[in-house]
Amino acid sequence: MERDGFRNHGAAGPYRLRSILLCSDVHLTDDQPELTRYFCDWLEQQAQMEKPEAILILGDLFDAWVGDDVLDFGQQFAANAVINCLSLIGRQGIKIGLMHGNRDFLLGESFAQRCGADLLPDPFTITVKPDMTITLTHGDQLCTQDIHYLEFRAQVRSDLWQQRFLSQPLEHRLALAKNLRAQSEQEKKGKPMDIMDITPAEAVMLTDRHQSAVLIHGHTHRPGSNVMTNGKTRWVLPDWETNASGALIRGGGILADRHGVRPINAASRLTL
Ligand code: LP5
Ligand code: MN
Repeated sequence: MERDGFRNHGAAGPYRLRSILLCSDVHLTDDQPELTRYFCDWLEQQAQMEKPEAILILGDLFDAWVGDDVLDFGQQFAANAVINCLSLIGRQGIKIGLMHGNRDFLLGESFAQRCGADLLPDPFTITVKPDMTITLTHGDQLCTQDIHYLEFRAQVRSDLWQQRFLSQPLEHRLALAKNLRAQSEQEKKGKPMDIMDITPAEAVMLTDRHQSAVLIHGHTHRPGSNVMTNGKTRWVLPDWETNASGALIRGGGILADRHGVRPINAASRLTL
């Protein structure tokens, strides 16, 4: 596939893919190598079994990403495992797309190229079959009641902020990201649950604007599906987690093809 294939398609309308495997919110970190192994094994198994036309990762693949230059320093077990896994799958003819999440919005072209992947715009709309157009998004932009987060988001997504941040030494960036993760966990304890969920009217508007029958997103870590007030279906991807002994307790994705949309639970069927 040519580079930027997904991205440059925007103006031509929905991208046509006959089958897609979706996942998000894996939150990979070198502190949890088992999680990386589960995830890569699962992707490789699904690629073999389901042979989707594309695998699209809808954000928060990494727990925190402070710039592609991390790849030039040290071991980077999780990042290198993902690069190996995705490029292997890509060589089997499966397209790979990466969407930014709120933890890894600094993933760049350099990382994508090493994976043989394209960075996806958010939202991204695809057509699986004539009557099934699906809008994909990380989901954070639908949480419009979380005013503090959206203000923070506007700041860190600006080119100027990103240029300044990326020009700081790597160790400084890693320390800032660690602080920010801790602060985020702390703040979430004080935020009402509904503020941290999507605003239903936003999801309705998004699907109406893109004339899609289905919306699939991650971010909220509340997997499941529901029919919205406009009659369209919203699916939420699961996040991934291992327990203290390193066993996978949550994870999986969604497969969409001509048969419809179905969740795939990784936690129930994988052993290392
Ligand atoms: O991620 P999660 O699930 O915990 O919570 C999100 C929102 N939090 C975030 C922050 C990320 O967790 C941290 C990402 C670190 C890696 C990024 C690399 C770049 C480093 C940048 C270093 C400065 O996205 C959380 C939402 C929640 O989802 C549910 O939607 O509520 O939002 C927050 O917690 C944000 C706070 O409400 C506002 C934070 C203000 C912090 C100000 C610090 C200033 C730092 C400088 C920025 C310009
Ligand atoms: Mn997220």
